[in-house]
Amino acid sequence: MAILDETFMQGFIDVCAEGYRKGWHERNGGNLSYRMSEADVEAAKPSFATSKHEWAPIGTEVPGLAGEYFLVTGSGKHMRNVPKAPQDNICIIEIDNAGVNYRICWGLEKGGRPTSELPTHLMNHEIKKKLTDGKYRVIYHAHPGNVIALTFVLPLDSKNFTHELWEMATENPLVFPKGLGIVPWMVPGGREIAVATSKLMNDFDVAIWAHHGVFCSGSDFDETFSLMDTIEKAAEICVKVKSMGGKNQTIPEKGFVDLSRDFGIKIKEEILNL
Ligand code: 2HA
Ligand code: ZN
Repeated sequence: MAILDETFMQGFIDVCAEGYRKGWHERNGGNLSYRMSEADVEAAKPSFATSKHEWAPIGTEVPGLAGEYFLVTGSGKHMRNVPKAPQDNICIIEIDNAGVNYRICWGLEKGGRPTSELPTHLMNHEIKKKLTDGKYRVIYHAHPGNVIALTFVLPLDSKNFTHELWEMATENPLVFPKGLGIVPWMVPGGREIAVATSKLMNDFDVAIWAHHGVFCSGSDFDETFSLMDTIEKAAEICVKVKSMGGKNQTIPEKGFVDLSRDFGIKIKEEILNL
């Protein structure tokens, strides 16, 4: 089968296309990475470039990802163009045995390098791989407008931000039961913001970057995309409610406890005001 027809490739391209359609990826905004399974790597290998690219520094250390392969978006590339020409806008990279360098094995055929947020993606992957016994494979960064708008208005702490968005639709606490981590404004693209974000990934599946965007993690493309989608929908409702003058009523605090019990999903209790 051609590499572009592989299920993992189709799933990756679909997230890029749908995220763009949602309006989350203006210009080169946002990026996506997927930790390939052994079967994915075997299927992709016949398409790998015959002359190996040079090893290049990741910009941080991820020893827990030594020898892994990732499909990632390209730095400066536009999500809008991924479905039209995947081979020019995304790439497969291999991580070296020390977890400090990467090399391109496939893609970016007209030149380029992996996403500018590679340190954050890989540090998040390293934490999640360990915490979930290898189950989580996807890290997704987007610029959804309503979440970004709320980072100018809501207090930038995890408890208040999460509580506000849990209230915005009954099933939200079941979709992000661990809540939302918040990274204060920082310069993107380097190790410092990667360290701050990956620290939060020990506790959360989502990190909000104040005045910038969102990082979501998950087991597969559907889970991770839908997590972003649900959070942005909650933020949209919140913006509407605030624009209409604010809440006149809301879900009772004990309602969250009942919800958690009836659906059998443990939600982070410290978010509640019991
Ligand atoms: O340009 O979104 O955070 C890609 C980004 C950087
Ligand atoms: Zn960004």
